[in-house]
Amino acid sequence: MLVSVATVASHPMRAQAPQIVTVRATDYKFEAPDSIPSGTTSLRLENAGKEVHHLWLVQLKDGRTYDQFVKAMDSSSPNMPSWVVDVGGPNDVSPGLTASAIVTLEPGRYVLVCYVPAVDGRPHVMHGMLKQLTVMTGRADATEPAPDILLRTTDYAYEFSKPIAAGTRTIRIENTAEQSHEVLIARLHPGKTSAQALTWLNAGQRGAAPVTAIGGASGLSKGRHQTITVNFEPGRYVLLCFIPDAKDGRPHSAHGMVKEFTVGAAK
Ligand SMILES: [Cu+2]
Repeated sequence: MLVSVATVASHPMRAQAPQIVTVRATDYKFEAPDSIPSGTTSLRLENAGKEVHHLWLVQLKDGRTYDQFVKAMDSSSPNMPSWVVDVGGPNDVSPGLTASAIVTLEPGRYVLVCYVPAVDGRPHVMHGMLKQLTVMTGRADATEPAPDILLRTTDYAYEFSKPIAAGTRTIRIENTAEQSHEVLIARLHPGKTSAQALTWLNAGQRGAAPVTAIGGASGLSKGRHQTITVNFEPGRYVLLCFIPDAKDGRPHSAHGMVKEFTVGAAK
């Protein structure tokens, strides 16, 4: 303790690291705090289940309540209501793995949602995978880490500021489009294709996984951003967006939001 106090005292201008909030996912439940302070927050999703899960954080607007959100989800193919803001969070992570997302949260009412389809075709939220989260007024002195790379989402594409080399990369993901988008990052297993990854994820993860899901950004509304730090091993990767289109209801993957890229060995 003495050492850390001395370190802080000698760097009075140093920015505070984001608070870490750990969320544990099982099949099909979130274990998380009921309330957290506002400010810059690293949402850390530990997947302790047997299926892929994500953490899609939404903020309830217009005085809406958690009960109203639960009711809105009570349909065989629920869509996000118009009165939520998509705030992001770590996207799909394979069993046994952990992924984090750094977001800046204002006070308010939020819900953690998992929208990954189960084998019965219904999203995990329909199996009870949602949890209320209250964000209280807290500290405002933490900052997001400076990124190495920018990743913009548009209607309907992914744009990197530069190629990704192997190693640990900090990526700022910004949604500049009209519609909400997500960035699911998955490493393709040898010989597997993006089409196989799409089918496997859509059909409730039947059979051997063609990919390892390593996080990314869950739904981000227009103008929202988050920062992620990912360790990229050399290999082939794919970015995917499953959010239904505002015009035709088809997933954005069907509008071209499937981007493959290769990470080369570190030099
Ligand atoms: Cu799930």
